[in-house]
Amino acid sequence: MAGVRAAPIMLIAITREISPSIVRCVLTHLEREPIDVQKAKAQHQHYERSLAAAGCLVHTLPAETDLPDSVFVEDAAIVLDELAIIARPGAASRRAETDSVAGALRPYRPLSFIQPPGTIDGGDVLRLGKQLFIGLSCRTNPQAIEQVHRLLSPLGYTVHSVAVHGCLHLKSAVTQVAENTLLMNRAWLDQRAFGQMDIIDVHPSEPHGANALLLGERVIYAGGYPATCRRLMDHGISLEVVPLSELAKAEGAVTCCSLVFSV
Ligand code: CIR
Repeated sequence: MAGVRAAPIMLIAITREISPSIVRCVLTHLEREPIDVQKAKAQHQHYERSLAAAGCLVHTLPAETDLPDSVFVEDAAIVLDELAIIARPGAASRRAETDSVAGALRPYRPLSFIQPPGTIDGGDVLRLGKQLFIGLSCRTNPQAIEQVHRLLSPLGYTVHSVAVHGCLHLKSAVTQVAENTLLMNRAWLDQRAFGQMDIIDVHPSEPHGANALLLGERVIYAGGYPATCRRLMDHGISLEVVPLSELAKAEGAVTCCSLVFSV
């Protein structure tokens, strides 16, 4: 229609400052190593600047002193265009993280809440268009996946559950790095779940390198995976590499530290 323009899309990224108690974070697959909290905070600020450079308006929640893992806001919710589903994290010590995330999302989306006995971490949810791939993991159970299915199938989404083993979350094993391309560690899941998508394999020496955050044309990627980084660049993928060594010791990666959605 002449004279009518679509409203510009703005990206919001919700993040949270690192709690000093991160040194007592939950660990599942890693041995505990000392975390340098000051260095972790500096790395997290670098990450937030990369989100801003990628066009996000960054909304940083204050630190939750008594919630060690609360910087990993991705696990607290699944944000879609139509609604946000507030998670019920699989680790009981993380359940109190969702209240403040729900409060931050309320102005932007109607909220639905996962109910017991369902448990789900947002790190287990990979959205590709109207397809939601949900990791059946040590954190996410079939009851929660069924609740997500019931909420989303009337909205035209298809929900697939994907067994993951050997890693924390689905998105430890696979993330999207371009429109039709996934970055994957096939040792941790069955890649056939993803049909005809192109796959870039992590370098075998870098099993933890499959987590990347795609924002428009740009991919935010953690330092520490140089061989996989080269593979991504060889595929023409434009990377913004951020240092994340301290949060990696808490089993965190780039997707975990933000909830990104458009308004
Ligand atoms: C945890 O075990 O829950 C945290 N230490 C790490 C969570 C990382 N989150 C994510 O990958 N989405």
